[in-house]
Amino acid sequence: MDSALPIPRFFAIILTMTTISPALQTHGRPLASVDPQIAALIKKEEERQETNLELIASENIASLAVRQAMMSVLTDKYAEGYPGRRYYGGCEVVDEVEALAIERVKALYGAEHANVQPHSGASANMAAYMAFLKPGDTIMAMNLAHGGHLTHGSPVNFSGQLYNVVPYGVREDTEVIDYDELRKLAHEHKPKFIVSGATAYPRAIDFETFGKIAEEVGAIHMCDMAHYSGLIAAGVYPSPIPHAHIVTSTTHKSIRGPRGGMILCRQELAKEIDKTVFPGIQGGPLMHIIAAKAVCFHEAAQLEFREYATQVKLNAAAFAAALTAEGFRCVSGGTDSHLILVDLRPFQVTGKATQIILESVNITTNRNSIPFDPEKPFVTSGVRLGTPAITTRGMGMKEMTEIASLIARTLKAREDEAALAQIKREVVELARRFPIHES
Ligand code: DSN
Repeated sequence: MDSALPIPRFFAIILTMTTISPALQTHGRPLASVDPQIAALIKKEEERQETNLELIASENIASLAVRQAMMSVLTDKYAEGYPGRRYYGGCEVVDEVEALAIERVKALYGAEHANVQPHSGASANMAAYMAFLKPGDTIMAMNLAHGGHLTHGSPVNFSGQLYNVVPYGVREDTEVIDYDELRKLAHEHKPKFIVSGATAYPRAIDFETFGKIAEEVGAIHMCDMAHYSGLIAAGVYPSPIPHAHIVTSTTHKSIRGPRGGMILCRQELAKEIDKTVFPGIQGGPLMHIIAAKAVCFHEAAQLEFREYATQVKLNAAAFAAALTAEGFRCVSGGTDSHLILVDLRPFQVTGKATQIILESVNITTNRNSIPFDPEKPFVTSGVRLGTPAITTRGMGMKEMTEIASLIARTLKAREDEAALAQIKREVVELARRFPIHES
């Protein structure tokens, strides 16, 4: 039968002469030969990472083992459903992969149930909400302007559009979560969900008090531990597991795995969570990413990871102290975690301008609102700094003092091009002393 699309004569002759499919012939070729443009851009990004100091608190550097799992043939497999209950054939291997990821993450955190399929932290949060809430239900979550997250009820996010959101925040004097206000609001509004967790809150969160308040008002306590997940796995930050019904997370921040999400929950909530992830909001799981999550959970269970997470915290504390000595004000006076929120007003510069000027000397950060910020969210008075990525490179407390000084010098010299060029040389030299990928 004639093909619907005419095959040019030349190709038809080639096809009859070869026994190997043309698709497979090109399949074996390396990226640089198939797509030199993308290959060159990846190389460029590698070089950017090597020569920049990555201080974005939510970023990290995945191991070679994690990256190898991500680039595996598992990317080819469709596996809707869960281990042992799939809608496609040929799932016997991926069943083992997903079962391993589940067992490892349950053991790592001491959780009763785990779902490792969410594609991201936002999908994990969406599934947790949709499993138990109807549109119009009330949730309480941390104000984005005080360190919350878009999916914690921001009006520009589905969470703020579907649910009635009662935000809680920090006290103006201490910049620490106001637990009295939280309790008062919870009793007044009787939310169905109380969400703990944050993206720009440097202090230890009292998950036990969150759990008690949720119990008092009959709410589900959901913790979004994304930022702190690596520290929690290593036992150097309080664990929400004993105090929360549901714990969501990303897998790529302080836990240092592949980009993705997960949900841990109590056994009695497992069925609703699983069916909301699939078929509720997602289709086929990303099996190559789930394999990489399994590798990450294995790595995070090792002694080396505990040492790493301990160093992340020590580095953050040393960094905060050095920044303070340089004249910056750290929100809440310091940190109990991997992140520091810096109030830039002593330097009379905005977060936006700081992010841009630091980027010009190869220091990567993100502007961030500080509590009660007089500036708009796109401008801000703050910058958020984190130590997970630079600690993975092997930097220690001595380098934290050096980086704090480089940041202060950059802001002081922001009109002086020659001084900025000199600082950039020093930043590159420091970064090169701690190579990411040995070449
Ligand atoms: N975008 C992440 C962060 O930077 O904290 C949160 O998802």
